[in-house]
Amino acid sequence: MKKFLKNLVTKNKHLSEDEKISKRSFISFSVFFALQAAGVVGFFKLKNQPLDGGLLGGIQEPLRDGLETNEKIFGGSFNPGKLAKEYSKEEAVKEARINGNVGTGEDFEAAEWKLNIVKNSSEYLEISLDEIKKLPKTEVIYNFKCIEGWSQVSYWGGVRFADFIKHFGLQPEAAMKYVGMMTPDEEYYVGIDMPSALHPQTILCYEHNNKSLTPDHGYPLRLIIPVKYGIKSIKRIGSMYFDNEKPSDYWAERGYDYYSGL
Ligand SMILES: Nc1nc2c(c(=O)[nH]1)N[C@H]1C(S)=C(S)[C@@H](COP(=O)(O)O)O[C@H]1N2
Ligand SMILES: [Mo]
Repeated sequence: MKKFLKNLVTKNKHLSEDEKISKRSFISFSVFFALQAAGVVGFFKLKNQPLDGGLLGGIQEPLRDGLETNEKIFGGSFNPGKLAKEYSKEEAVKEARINGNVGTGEDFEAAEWKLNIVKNSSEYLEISLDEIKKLPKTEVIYNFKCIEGWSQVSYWGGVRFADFIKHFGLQPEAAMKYVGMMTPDEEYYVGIDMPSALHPQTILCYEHNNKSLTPDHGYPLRLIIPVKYGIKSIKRIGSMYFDNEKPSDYWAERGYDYYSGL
């Protein structure tokens, strides 16, 4: 390429001014079209790349590689000691907006609900809402952010995930890299890296504005995880399991960043 440009410059020496101009224009246009063509070829190359197997078609592998690079940079730099900004009760909205109803349909017997914990393939725990409510309550008032572009200061109460783990003797499970949570019908599911789950502001939440959650906000129990976008705050948790591999995640399968940290 360098040699090619040098030849053009030396060749220009014996040309008239007009000839030089038209030659330069020619070069400019050639470069312009070459770049255009490269763009078009690049686009089709990307378009024809295999998809990564997400449920709704997923995303092209080079784009997924980009997301994974993001994860390496931002996933790794997560500081578990850093707190999300907290607000006063007066600053919180009177009624949080309702967003997303995957896995929170009518076909649900709230009275029969218990949180199912998979300790390992042969051991399970079933925990009632009353047992969870007996644990110390932690309140968090923070700016809840949705990836759709809205945010609102909202007020939630529940048990700190880390307290819950300790109380139910789940420390061996929490030594794994991820926790997965699913709605009872398994329609909505999230995977959370353990440092974020054990973050002091992450709660298994049963109250909004000091009142029991409504079904739309995830009664009986939901996750509130202020260090992440709203997609990770799963409503109506049915079961929980632990893994060193990334648990399935509804929105990661649809192209969003797995960590979705703030
Ligand atoms: N089960 C379930 N949980 C969910 C969703 C969903 O569709 N189903 N949507 C998520 C999204 S995108 C957001 S922004 C928040 C909204 O919580 P809210 O309706 O209590 O405001 O819930 C999250 N948790
Ligand atoms: Mo969201």
